[in-house]
Amino acid sequence: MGLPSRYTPSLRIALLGIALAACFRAAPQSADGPAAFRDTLADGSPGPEMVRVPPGRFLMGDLRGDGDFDERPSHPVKIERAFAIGRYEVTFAEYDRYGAAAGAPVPDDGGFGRGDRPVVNVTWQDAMAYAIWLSDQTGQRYRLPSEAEWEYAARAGAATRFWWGDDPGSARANCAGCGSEWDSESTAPVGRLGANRFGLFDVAGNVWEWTADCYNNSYVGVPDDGCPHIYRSCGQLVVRGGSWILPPREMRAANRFRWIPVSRSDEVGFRLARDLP
Ligand SMILES: [Ca+2]
Ligand SMILES: [Ca+2]
Repeated sequence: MGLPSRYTPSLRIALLGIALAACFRAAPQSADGPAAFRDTLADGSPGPEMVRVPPGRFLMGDLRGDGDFDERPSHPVKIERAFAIGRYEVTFAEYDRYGAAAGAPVPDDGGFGRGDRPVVNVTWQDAMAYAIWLSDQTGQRYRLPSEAEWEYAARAGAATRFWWGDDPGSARANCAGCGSEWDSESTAPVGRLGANRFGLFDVAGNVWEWTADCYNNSYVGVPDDGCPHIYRSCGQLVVRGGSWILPPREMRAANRFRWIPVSRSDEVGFRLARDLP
């Protein structure tokens, strides 16, 4: 059985181009803006809650010497422009609204339920298509975060293994052994565990989150300006943050994993970013 045409390699290249195009932004940017906001969709309903992340510098990668080989070398990254990122993982309620409006396929919920659970069983193309639809609905540029933006937002200034410190602690995340009521059983409704200093929930655990970057097993030669690392022979994309069925080590802010863009999993969802004027 052939894959639907929307999964062709040429479309993937086009979508990677869209992801990269978000980086060519020369216009000056206003220094201030609301700390959090929701755009309005075409039917007047509110979009997902977005949080403003300020520009800044951070060290990306394994900062504790105990990470995986693909987290090295740790390297300085300068995020030159403020951007917005979802306070929560995209939920089934949000994605199903898109599916109903745009006629997109309905992802299986893995038996976990829909509503405020994070959407799962979505391909990278599904995530990109949702971002494009939301951009069309709001007149703003929604997109997947680059891997650097994701780690910058997830760390929220922390150089520790997790945004809250070096120890897994208890009930900080939904993972196998993190001490939440959903550990190893299912996804958790978004926003039930603590938020980091930028106000983001579930960057550690619950579901892996698609990024805009092609996976490469080293940080040698990657962009240092917050742009995604994209190349033509890209076969796998980066997911971040670990999931409900993996041990605490996988929840580390530096942790990376690779996923085939056409594959679906009940461990993988996403969080959107948005350009700020
Ligand atoms: Ca997550
Ligand atoms: Ca890893």
